[in-house]
Amino acid sequence: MKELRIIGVPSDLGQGRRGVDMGPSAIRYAGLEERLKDLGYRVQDLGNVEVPTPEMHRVTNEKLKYLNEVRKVCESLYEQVRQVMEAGHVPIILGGDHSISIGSVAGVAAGQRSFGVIWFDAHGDMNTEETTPSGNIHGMPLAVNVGYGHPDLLNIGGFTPKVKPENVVLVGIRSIDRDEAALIRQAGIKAYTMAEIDQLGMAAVMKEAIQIAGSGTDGIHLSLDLDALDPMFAPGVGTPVNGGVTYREGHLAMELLAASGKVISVDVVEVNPILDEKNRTAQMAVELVQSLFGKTVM
Ligand code: 4U7
Ligand code: MN
Ligand code: MN
Ligand code: MN
Repeated sequence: MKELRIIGVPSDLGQGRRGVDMGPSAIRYAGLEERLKDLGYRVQDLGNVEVPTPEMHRVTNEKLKYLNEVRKVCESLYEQVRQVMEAGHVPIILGGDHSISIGSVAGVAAGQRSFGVIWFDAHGDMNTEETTPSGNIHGMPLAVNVGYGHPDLLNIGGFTPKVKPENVVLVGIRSIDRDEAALIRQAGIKAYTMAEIDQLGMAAVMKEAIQIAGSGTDGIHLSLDLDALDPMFAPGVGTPVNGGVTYREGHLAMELLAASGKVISVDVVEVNPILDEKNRTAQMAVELVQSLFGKTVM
């Protein structure tokens, strides 16, 4: 059985509201390490990557807020994830806002010839400096990972792209900016909207997603943005969007990924305890990770 390694990244540099930097604490408090040990895994928590405080820095580029600070965090995370992968372990990266996935995916890519990415999200995260309505880098990480964006972000790890767009799948989207949609199409990334999940069912969507990300590759990286879930089940996120994935749909998706045996690494991002109700969203995150690592009824 693979060993698991927890890495916290308490960053809120990639978006506009404070609080998501407390995500790693909230997820740890919800019992992540213990729940994974219950499943029989050896788990080690490697602590947090060092993250600058936004109040100590000024925004200099309104289209790429905190670019330099985000780059530094992602470089540190890249190094940590690369080492965990090299040791043959499975990294579980706790955000923090979704900009950190620039570092985590780079780290996975460093040691992995070919892999796919399933990006579970209400949003596309496919903006660039040219298309962003907010300047927030958490709306850009998927674009960077497939090779579009600022050179400082593309160059983390010294190579780009990190993953081939034909092995990338978006699941759960329902809030896409107009120019962002054009880039998703141009890049050739398969995207399953909520309407498609409604029509086909989550099981069929995940079957196809696992096919796209997993066939002909050596594994799947799951980037789990908690805002993919409906705000009813995950209220503690910075950019909630109604009409999301239900409790059972979320678990079914994780259970099917577990059954595929292809998951090599995972991000759990965008949990904001300040906006949460009694740590429910962090608890939801822990439950989903349990399903992802094989928890079943009996
Ligand atoms: B998340 C947004 F404009 N598209 O770019 C943007 F709607 O990591 C939101 O998925 C991005 O939570 C959300 O700022 C990023 C906006
Ligand atoms: Mn070891
Ligand atoms: Mn996201
Ligand atoms: Mn999102």
